Amino acid sequence: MLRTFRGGLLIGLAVAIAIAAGAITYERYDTKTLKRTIRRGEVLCGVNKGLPGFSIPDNKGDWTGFDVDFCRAVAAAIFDDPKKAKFVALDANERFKELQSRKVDILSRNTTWSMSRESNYALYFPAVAYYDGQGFMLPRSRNIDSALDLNNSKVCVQEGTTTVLNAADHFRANNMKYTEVKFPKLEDVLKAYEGGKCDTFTADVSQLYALRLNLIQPSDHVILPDVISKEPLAPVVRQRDDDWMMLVKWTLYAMINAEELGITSKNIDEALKSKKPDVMRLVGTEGSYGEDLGLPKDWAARIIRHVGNYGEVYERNVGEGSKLKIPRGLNSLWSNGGIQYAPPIR
Ligand SMILES: N[C@@H](CCC(=O)N[C@@H](CS)C(=O)NCC(=O)O)C(=O)O
Repeated sequence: MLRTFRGGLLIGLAVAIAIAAGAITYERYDTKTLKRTIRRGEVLCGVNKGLPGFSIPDNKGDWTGFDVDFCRAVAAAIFDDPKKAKFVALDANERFKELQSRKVDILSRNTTWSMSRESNYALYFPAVAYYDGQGFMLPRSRNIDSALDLNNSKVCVQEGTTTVLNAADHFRANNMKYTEVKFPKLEDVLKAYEGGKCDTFTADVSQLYALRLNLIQPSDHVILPDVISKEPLAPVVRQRDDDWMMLVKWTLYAMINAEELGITSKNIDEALKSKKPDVMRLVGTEGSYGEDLGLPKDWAARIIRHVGNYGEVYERNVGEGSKLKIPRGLNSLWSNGGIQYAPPIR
């Protein structure tokens, strides 16, 4: 015990002398994930293997989507290069284990933040990227326009998701009967729905918009306006790696703050010349916010230049600039009627 203590003192003394002599740079944090990521030269991102608007590869293996862009933003902050994000497709069922076993550095995959997921898997959801909720899709020909008119339905749902329990709660709370038609693989759930084996398909509303695009005749299917749950979709990281968690959290907040300040991928060069204090702190011409994260000063400017602000990412992937055309709704900025609100960079 005493020997360890003395040993520790000696190492501490040697480090202090080395710092004073300028021989090594003082590192404020022990950034294991960040260090490994830098050593490897890329960020490993766990994503959905094919959800239009969120993460989907084309036939050349180039990925696009909201969740994909978030990972690219992390890569841009670290490497000044959004291409340094590598995507690993993960099923709903395997996503948490694969993150825990370090197969990926970050999960950016339509995943709902819930208490048990943080506590049971020792994970952490740094901030909400997309406020979603669970809904129902059904054939237009059924002429149903309320989730309260689904008594005695056969409900298609994917196992291993928050969706299963929400559906059970909804039917029980409203005194309705239903039969679950569930499979671990999404393909099988969709096949069952398309094959008429279910009366309705339930999932997060954003996913219903995305999956409807893949049906043979999308316009034959309606998404009911009712939302039966809160699904705050968020990136996920491992617990006890606070500096990595901070980096992921502030990447998202930098994107939201950029939108609020009107800074976009188009006007970032002008923003770098701005004398407005809020803008200067965000783009790194004032303060040492980047250094405090273990990154260069211009970390946020890199994100905005290469990927864009939150609104740009939303619109091009899932909003008006996309096929999904999901209204901004809850994901509008707080100053615009929504609940997207980032703490300030100061
Ligand atoms: N947000 C919900 C649902 C997310 C989810 O995994 N949804 C399914 C249904 S669309 C999915 O992405 N499946 C694709 C797959 O497992 O590859 C959750 O975190 O549990």
